Parts: sequence; structure tokens; C-alpha cells
Amino acid sequence: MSTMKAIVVSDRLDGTVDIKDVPVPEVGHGQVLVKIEYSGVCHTDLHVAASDFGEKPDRILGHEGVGVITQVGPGVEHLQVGDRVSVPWFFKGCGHCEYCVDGRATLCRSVINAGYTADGAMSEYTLLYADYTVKVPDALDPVEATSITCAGVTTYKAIKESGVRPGQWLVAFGAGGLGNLAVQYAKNVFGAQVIAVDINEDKLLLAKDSGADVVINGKNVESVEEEIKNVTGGVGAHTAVVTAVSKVAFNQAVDSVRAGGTVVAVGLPTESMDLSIPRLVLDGIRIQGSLVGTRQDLEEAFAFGAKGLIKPVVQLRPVEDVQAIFDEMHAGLINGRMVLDFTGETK
Ligand code: 8ID
Ligand code: ZN
Repeated sequence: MSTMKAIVVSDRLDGTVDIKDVPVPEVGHGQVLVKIEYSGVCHTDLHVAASDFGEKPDRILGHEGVGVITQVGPGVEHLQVGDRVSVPWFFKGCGHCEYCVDGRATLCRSVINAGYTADGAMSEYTLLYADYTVKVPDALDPVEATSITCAGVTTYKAIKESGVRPGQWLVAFGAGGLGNLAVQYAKNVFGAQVIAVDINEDKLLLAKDSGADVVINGKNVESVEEEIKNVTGGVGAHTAVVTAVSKVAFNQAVDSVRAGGTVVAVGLPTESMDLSIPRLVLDGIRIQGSLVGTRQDLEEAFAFGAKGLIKPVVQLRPVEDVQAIFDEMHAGLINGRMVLDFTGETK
């Protein structure tokens, strides 16, 4: 039995990870084996390692994976050895429930998620179900494609859910891995005017470089909500997309949109937000949760990257750096995304 290197949730369950040798999985009916090239580190990996959504000892992490098919199982007809594919959070739905049938498959009650309820992309090989596999376009750089596989599709879908129209104001709360791509999709795909809010100056500089019209540092102003009102003619933004890992930002978002505005919740702090019922009702505010995206959303999100409208900010790191990357992300020190190089070329 051959083995492979994999990054797993440590069985100490203290939020750290281990690099282990584990068996290479065997391809079953309807499955493909993917040799991983690159795997991005998402803040969700930190939540899983920290048992924020339940204890997952020894689970192989990772859902921003890109690699090449090396083996095709029986019954697979539309994929071939050599195809470059993605490993996203939405790994498999049941295929026949209300949600799977009506285009909201990420809400399937029997869903399986890569790097959480199935082994994910932070390993030399990953098994995928062919029917749930989305190809990476040839025109897209495979390292940049890792970021679109979660951060990109998630923010693209969240902005769709916000209903923002060209020229309208969208506030991106959080300008980290997801937030930077929220700025780019909002600006370059949806034609919105974009305000980025973060508490870290470097991330705001990057957001400005990535096309944000206005940036606000929540630590340097008395009231984020008032600043947003000032730049939107005194009434607030049309929509807000919150990827910050803090309830502070969720509460600010509710008070930053105008009457009839929409707040899309994406970040996953394990907290509750405050919600004034009169504010909700009298001002007709809409609060919408949004969870990654469907296979169709991912194809669309990739296509905008392949056209050059979206340019993920990525940095390759050796696999051995994974714990350091987790620590840097906890400390808010990462600009854009760190991507683990499973080709072994990054030292
Ligand atoms: O499908 C989904 N809903 C989905 C998909 C992928 C990721 C949700 N997520 C979740 C992650 O689990 C995580 O909780 O989105 C959140 C953000 O993921 P990320 O972008 O990968 O994390 P990051 O790169 O660390 O960025 C977080 C940013 O939030 C800022 C930080 O400075 C950082 O730039 N931030 C924080 I923490 N508090 C803030 C505040 N009060 C804040 N920005 C503004 N105001
Ligand atoms: Zn993610």
C-alpha cells in the first residue's frame, strides 16, 4: 500500500495541525483520483482545526485545491486522466433532495464537505466524485485558481445574493482572503462602487490596489457606520457582504446599509449578532446567509478569472510551513492567500 503526505487536524484538538503519512485512497465507482498541485489555506481550515463546528481529529484539511486527474474509476465518462480540476468545500450532495434539485445544493442536509466531513485537498492525492468535479479552465493560472475554488466562488455567490446593481454601493466588511476577492468581483464583474472595511492597514492598502473606491480602517474612525453614510450621500450603502471573523463587523454592517438594504453574512465567527427588530422591520433590512457556491457558480467564478477580470493575490509556500501559515492567519498577518505547494518546487 502506497502512502502520501497529508495535513490533518491534530488529535490534540488544540487548533493545530500535523503532517502525517496516510494511505493513498483507492478509486471507487464514479470517482477520480487527483494529484494535488496546490492547496490554499482558508480561514475555515482554522475553524475546523479548532473544532468550531465539531471535533474532526485526523481529518485531512483543505478545500482550495487544484490538481490533475491521474486515475479514473469505473462509470466515469466525462473526465479523463490529465484534466485539471478543483477540490471545493461543496464536495457532494445527495443529488435528489429539495435543495439539490432546485439549485441550492450547498444546503443539502446530507452534504459532504471537503476538509471537514470528507478528506480534503491538503494532501498529495485526493479522491473526488466525478459528478461533483469542476474543471479548472486552461486559461487560468492553477495557483490563482486555488483562491477562486473557495474565496472566489463564495464572494461571487454572496454578491449575487446581495442583488447589488451596477453603480450601487457595496461594503465589503473584511479585506482578507475572501474580502480581497469580494472587492474584485463587486467592482470588475458586478460594476458596483466598493467600500472596504478592515482593522488592518496592509489589507486595506491591498484592497485599494485591487479596486476599492473607498477604504475604512475600523480602528482609526469613531464610527464606521457614519463614515459609510458620509460617502454614500448620507443614507448608507445598498448592500454589505461580511467576511470578517468578528460580530463587531456584522453589527456594523446592519447599521451601514440604507433602508431596503441587504446584508450578506459569510464570515463564521462562533458568536451571535445583535439585531434590532425595529431596525429590521421599519427599515426593511434583509439579512441573508450565504454558503460557498454551487458547481455552476464555481464555473462562472472561474470563467471571470480566466478572462482576467479577477486576479487572486497568492503566495506559494512549502507544505512544511502550514502551521506557521495558520499562526499568521490567526494573527491577521496574511495579505491575500497563502498556497501550499504540493509539487515540492517551493522550498
Ligand atoms: O461559504 C462561506 N460562508 C464561507 C466560505 C469561506 C470562508 C465562509 N468563510 C469564512 C471563514 O470561515 C472565515 O470565518 O469567512 C471568514 C473569512 O475567511 P478568510 O477571508 O479566509 O479569512 P482572513 O483571510 O483571515 O480574513 C478575515 C479578515 O477579517 C478582518 C481581518 O483583519 C481579516 O482581514 N476583520 C476581523 I478578524 N475583524 C474585523 C472587523 N471588526 C475585520 N474587518 C473589519 N472589521
Ligand atoms: Zn474556504
